[in-house]
Parts: sequence; structure tokens; C-alpha cells
Amino acid sequence: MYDQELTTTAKAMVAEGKGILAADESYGTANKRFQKLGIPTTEEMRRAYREMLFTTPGIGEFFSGVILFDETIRQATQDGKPFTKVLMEAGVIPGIKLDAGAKPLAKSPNEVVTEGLDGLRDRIAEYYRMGARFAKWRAVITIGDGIPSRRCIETNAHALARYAALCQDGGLVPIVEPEVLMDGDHTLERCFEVTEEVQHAVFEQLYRQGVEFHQMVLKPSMVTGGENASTQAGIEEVANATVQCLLRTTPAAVPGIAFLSGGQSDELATAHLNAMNAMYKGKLPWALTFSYGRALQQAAMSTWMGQDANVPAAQKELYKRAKNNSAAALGQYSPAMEKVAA
Ligand code: 5MM
Repeated sequence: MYDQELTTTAKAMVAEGKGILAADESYGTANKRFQKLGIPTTEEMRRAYREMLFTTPGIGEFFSGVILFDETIRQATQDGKPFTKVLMEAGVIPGIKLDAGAKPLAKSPNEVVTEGLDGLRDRIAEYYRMGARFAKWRAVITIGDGIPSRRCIETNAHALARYAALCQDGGLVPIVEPEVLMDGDHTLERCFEVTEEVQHAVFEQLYRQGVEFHQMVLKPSMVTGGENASTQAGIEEVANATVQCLLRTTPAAVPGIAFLSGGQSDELATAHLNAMNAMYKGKLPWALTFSYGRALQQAAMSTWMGQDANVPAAQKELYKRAKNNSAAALGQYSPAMEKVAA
């Protein structure tokens, strides 16, 4: 029923030089980020913050889509225009987070499984009516002593695939997000091994659930190694390992891969994406772009600080990160671009 629309939307989400803003922080995550900066954790402040982001002039030059949270998709600007309308008028596709978060996995201490499948078909229908055209579900895999377990990988892969199939039935392009956390002191080689196993398991389950690969977007973590590892890999090493891993796991039919930033600094996340595109441009079957949360928003949020007077300056920060990541998606970014004032 939605065949043509899904194909068109998936391609548009990873159009050349465009990426996706992840602004789908749930209450807990949004409040944690506000608390750190001393911003009041009220519904009105979360609304005002999202209004600042979504009304940034020129947002549609670099963002194909924005991922929203349930609270946000129901909100509007101060003068009453629904956020979905604001985004559509800017040429940006509204998307929606569908997962209900990661919860402890039975029989597997220290591991989690993402929940949210109950009632999902009806929720998808409601969000489609509200204007969403794509969705996101994040699975979280931790590297540690004896983990991840095969149970954790398979359970999360199965849930991701069931979510993705339901999305396509309901007209939403699924963003499939298996995140291997950077937490820990593991090596880049260990990260590669785990990421490869996870991505293989995810595509196996997607295939079994009948998910159309050309109507989805993969949102993986990069192969970086642990953030506390004694040796940190260089930019080219991370870029190369990430692409080599994806070449082993990801079908050519997938139109694009939009990375999460996972706690990397703003500039490093941009540099890694740029290095992948500079090294492999024209040699890969899929587009490589960004779907960052923190690495797009950090500078804007800490400039905004909950004050109306700071909105123009905060929007300039968001615009700068969007522009630099767009350049990185084309392999045309240079660190000198960071010196240009926002
Ligand atoms: C991994 O997190 C996603 C990408 O953001 P980063 O680029 O900052 O890593 C992000 O979309 C995340 O899923 C949302 O912030 C929602 O998080 P919660 O924890 O509220 O579900």
C-alpha cells in the first residue's frame, strides 16, 4: 500500500549532503541534559528548546529529517504552529522515536533489551496521521567481561526486525539503530568483532521478518574502540574500520547509513564521517551520512541556556554543525571550517 512512498522517503532521508537531526530525547534524557546546564526541566522549556531548533533559518539545506519524541510531535510553536508543519514547510521530514527505551534483559545481568512492541501497529497509524513518515528504534549493546551475550544480540535484533516490519506495513521508513556503546576500555579490534556480529544478526532478522532493505535506513555506531581504551585510534583508522565492517554486513540494497555520534565530541564525529566519505566516495553502494543527537545539539543547547535572548546565537551554532556535517557527508569538510564564526 505504501510501496512507492516508502522507497521515495528512504531515498530522500539520505539525499546527497543531507543528514538527520536526532531530537528524540525522552523525558529522562532531555531533563538530564538540561540539568547539567541549570535549565529548568519543565515541559515548556523542552517545547521552547525544540522550537529554537526547528525554526533555525535554513535548516532544510542540511537536514532531510528530524526524529521527534512523542511529547514533541504533539507540540507547537509559541504562536500555535504544530512542529510537524514547521518542519514540513522547511522541507524537512518529521520522524518519530517508537521504542520505549532499554530495560534489563532477563537472565542477563548488565545487558538490556529495547521494549515497545506492544500496541505498535496502532501507534504507527496514529503517528502517520500526525505527519510522521519515518521512525527510529534503538537497541543498545554493551561490551564488557563476557558480554555481549548471544542472547542479548539475538533478542535485540529480533525486536528491531519486528519493529521495522511493522513500520513498513504502516507507511513509516524504519531507522534501524543497533548501537554498540563506546563505554569501556575495549580495543578497536574488539569493537569491530562485536559490531560485525551485531549487524549480521540484525540483517538476518530483518530478512526473516520480510523487511524491504531498500525502504529502511541503518543507524549504526562507528567502530571506535572504548572511550577509556589506553590507545585511541586515529581518524582514518576509525573511518576505515567502520566502512570495512559495514561492507561485510550491510546489503547493497540499503539506500543509506546515517551514523549516531555516541558521545564523540562534535568535531570528531564530523571528522570521522568526512574521512569515510573522502576515502570511499563513489566506491560504496550506500550513502554515508549523519543522524547525530549530541554532536549536533551540544553547542546550540549550551548557547541557548533557556533564554529567549540567546535563540539567534544558538540557532547559528546548530546551523554551523549542520553545515559542517553536510560537508562531511560529501567528503568536503576541513577542520578550518570550525574556525569560521557560527
Ligand atoms: C544513541 O543516541 C541517539 C543518537 O544520538 P547521539 O548522536 O547523541 O549518540 C539518539 O537518537 C538517542 O536515541 C536519543 O537521544 C534518545 O535517547 P533516549 O535515551 O532518551 O531514548
